[in-house]
Amino acid sequence: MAVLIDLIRALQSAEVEIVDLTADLSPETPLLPLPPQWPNTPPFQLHEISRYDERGPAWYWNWFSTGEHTGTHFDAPVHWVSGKDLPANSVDRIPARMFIGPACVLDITAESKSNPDFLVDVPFIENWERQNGKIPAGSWVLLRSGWSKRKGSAEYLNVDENGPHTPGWDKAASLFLAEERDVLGVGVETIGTDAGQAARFEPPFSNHFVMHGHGKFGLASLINLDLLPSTGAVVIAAPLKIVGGSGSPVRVIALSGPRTEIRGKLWVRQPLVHPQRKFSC
Ligand code: 23J
Ligand code: MN
Repeated sequence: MAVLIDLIRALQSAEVEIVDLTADLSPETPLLPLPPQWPNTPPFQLHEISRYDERGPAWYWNWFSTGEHTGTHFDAPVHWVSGKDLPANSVDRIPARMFIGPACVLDITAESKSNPDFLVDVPFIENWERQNGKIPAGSWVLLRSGWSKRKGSAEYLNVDENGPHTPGWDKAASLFLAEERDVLGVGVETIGTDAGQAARFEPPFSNHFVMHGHGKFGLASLINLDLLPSTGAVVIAAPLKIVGGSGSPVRVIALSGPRTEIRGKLWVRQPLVHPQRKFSC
């Protein structure tokens, strides 16, 4: 197929760049702090089976333990009560084609800096669409908040006596994206796809409730969203095929545009300056 031959050429020439949107997975990976009445997800842990030693002279391998929702991870519709009876709602049954989609990147870095409880509302999305075009059906909508730049769990989770303070979406925005735009799902830099204060929303954790109730997905703890153009990147996020699984740690990668600016009807992109790869012949 011509499009794949073109893609291979573009990948080889670095015209298409690969951006890793995945955070390190380690015992230091921050964990969701749910209100105290509910148990939390366990940390990531590596357990050594052998390391070129008496337990296995020529091989190194580990087993690991962690929660489905630890680190950069995928939320499936079955994760939430609103999605519990939907067809193909667990990670093993979602059709693989739904793991790939165009990315729309909404930038709330400035807003989140002055207000860590900032919520994207419908007018914010409509304003983004006036500048970037309509969010296409089947898109990942990624929320660039700058949160992944925060160092250490305390700064990242931002908990005080009233709970966590991190940005997110109001319920109407989640409904708009799910119903009016038919997105694949939303992705965020924060610990979960809901705002830090969302345990107090109606319904609680409204983004989870709305997205998963509509069969949509979530991506949490993304990094490097600042390296993506507002539109024009393609995101691949394929969770582990855990039978009946509600989610899984995932390696999320983006195919992103060239450094040169291309203006099309929908594919308006900003110049990309990528720190990891210098141009060479
Ligand atoms: C369970 C309860 C509330 C939330 C979450 C999980 C997540 O954020 C998650 O990782 O899906 S807010
Ligand atoms: Mn999750």
